[in-house]
Amino acid sequence: MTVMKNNNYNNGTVNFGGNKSGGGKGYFYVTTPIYYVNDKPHVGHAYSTVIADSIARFKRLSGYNVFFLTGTDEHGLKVEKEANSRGITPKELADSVHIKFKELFAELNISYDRFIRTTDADHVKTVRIVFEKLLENGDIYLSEYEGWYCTNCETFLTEKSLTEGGGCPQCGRQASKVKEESYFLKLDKYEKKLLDYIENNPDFIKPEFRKNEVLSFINEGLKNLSISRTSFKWGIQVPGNEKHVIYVWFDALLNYLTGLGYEDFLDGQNQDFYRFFKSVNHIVGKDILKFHAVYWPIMLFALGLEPPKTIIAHGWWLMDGKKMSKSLGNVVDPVSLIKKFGPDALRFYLLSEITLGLDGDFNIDNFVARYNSALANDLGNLVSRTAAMLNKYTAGKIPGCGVLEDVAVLKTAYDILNGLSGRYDDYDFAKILEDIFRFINILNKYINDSAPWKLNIEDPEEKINLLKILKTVAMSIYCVSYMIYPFMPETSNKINNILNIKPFNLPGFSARPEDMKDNCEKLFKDEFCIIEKTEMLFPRIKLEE
Ligand code: ME8
Repeated sequence: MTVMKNNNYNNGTVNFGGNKSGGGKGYFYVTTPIYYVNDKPHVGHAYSTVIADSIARFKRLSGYNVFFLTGTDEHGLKVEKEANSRGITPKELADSVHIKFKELFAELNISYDRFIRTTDADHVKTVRIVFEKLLENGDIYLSEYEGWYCTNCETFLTEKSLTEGGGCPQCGRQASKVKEESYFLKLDKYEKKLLDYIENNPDFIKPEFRKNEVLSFINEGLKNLSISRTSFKWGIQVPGNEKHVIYVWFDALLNYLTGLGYEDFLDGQNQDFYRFFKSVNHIVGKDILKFHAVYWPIMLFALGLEPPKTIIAHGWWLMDGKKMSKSLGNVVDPVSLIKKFGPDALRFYLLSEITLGLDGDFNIDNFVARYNSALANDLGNLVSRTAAMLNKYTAGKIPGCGVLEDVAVLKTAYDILNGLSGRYDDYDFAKILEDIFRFINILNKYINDSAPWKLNIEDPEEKINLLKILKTVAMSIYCVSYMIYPFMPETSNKINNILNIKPFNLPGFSARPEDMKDNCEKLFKDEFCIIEKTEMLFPRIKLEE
C-alpha cells in the first residue's frame, strides 16, 4: 500500500499472521461501517468490528494480503445537532468521540490497518474529486428536493413509508419536511444493471434471505437520490457551489475508496487499490444494508468501478426485545464488560451467541453463565489442568518423537481445521465456535476417562501411556489455540506462552489451517518444556459481582 501517512494506521496490535505486502495467495479487503460520533460506542458497534477483526485475522493466517478498514462518520446534521446541544463545535465533538472508538478497539485487540475519519484531509479530497467526476459525466445534476427527512437515520423518506404519526419507519422518530435546492445522483439509469449484478452474483448479499428485501426495494422503482443539503453547514462542501454540503451517506460510503488510497490510484500510483477493492467484504448491520447494496454499487457503477464483492448484513443486539441504541437508552457499555471479563470474553459471547444475520438478546446473566461454563470451566480448566499435570508428572516436558500421540483424538482437531476455510466463507462463526468447544469437551472427557493421575509412572507401560495422553492433549491444545486465534487472540497468545510454543507463522511453516497437521507434527517432534508458572485464563466470576 502507498497510504501509510498518519497515526490512524495501526502497527501495534497484530502479533502474528500474514503480512500486507508478502506474496500471499490473494488480496482481501474487509471493512466495518464507519460509526457516527454523536455518542460513545456500545456493544452493537463492538459487534460489527469484532466480526470484521475475526475475518481479517483468519485471512491473514491463511496467507492473504489483508487490508482492514474501520473508522468514524463525522459529518451530517445528526452530529451537528449533538454538538450544538453540548455547546461545542461538531469537529470538537468528533475529535473527542472518535477517541472513544479507538480506545474501545484497542481494548478489544482490533487489528485494523487504518482507522479512517471522514474529516481526514485525504477523504475530504476524495469525496470532492468523486463529486466533480460524476457531475462532469452527468450522473449528478442540480434540481430541487421536496420531501421527508429523518435526521436520526440521516435518510430521505417517501411519504408512503412514514408511520401513522409521521414517524420514520426505521427508528420511529418524527420525520421533518424539507424543501431545498439539491444535487441528485441518478439511480434510475443503473437500476437494470444493478438487478443483473445481484442476479449474477450470489455472493453479493449475505445472508441469502436479505437479498429479497433489497430486490423488493429496487423493484418499487428507484428514485434519484438527493445528495446535498443547504439547510445546515457541517459537511463537505460541494466544489464550486459552497452553500451545499454533500449528503452524509454519499460522503460516508466513499470512505471505502479513500481508505484504500483511491486518490493515488487515480494518479496511477497505487497498483494494490484494484486488487484489494475487487475482494471487498463490507460488514454492516441490517439497518444499513440498503445504502450498501443499492446506493453504493450505483455510485461505483457511475465511477466505472465494480460493485462490492460481498456485503454481509448482521442482525441486531436487542435488550428485552428492542434494538440496543442510544436513542432508546438501553445500551450495554462494552468497556465495563472488558474491564471485568477481558476482551476475549466479550468477543466470544458476541460471535458465539447469535448466528450471523439473526438478532439476539444481550442478557447479562446469560453472558456470565456462558463465561463460567465455556471459558472458565471448559477451556480454562483444560489448559490449567494439562499444564499442572505436565509440571507434576514430567517436570513440564512435552514428550518428543519417542512417544506416539493418540491419532484418533487428533483426527477430530485436524478435521475441524480442514473445514475452517469453508466455514469462514459462510461466515458461520457460531458454528465454528460450537465445533471448537465440542472438541474442547472431547479433550476434557478424554482426560477424565483416561485418568492419567491413576497411572503408575514407575511402571514402564503405564508411563508410556501417561506420556501419550499428555502429548496428545498438549498437541490438541495447540490446535485449539490456532482455532480460537481469530476469535480470541489474547487467549490464544496466552496459551502459546503457557505451552512455550511460538506463534503459528514460523519461518518455513505455512499458517493455513490445512497445514496445521504438518506443523503440529513437526513442532512436537522434539521434546520441549512448558513454562512453569501458568496464569489462570478465565477466573470464575460470580453473577452478583
Ligand atoms: O449507520 N446491534 O453509523 P452508526 C448490532 N455512519 N449492531 C449494531 C447495533 C445493534 N444494536 N447498533 C449499531 C451508521 N450497530 C453510519 C454507517 S457506513 C459507510 C456508515 C452497528 O453509528 C451496525 O453495524 O449508526 C450498524 O450498521 C452500525 O453499528 C451503525 O452505526
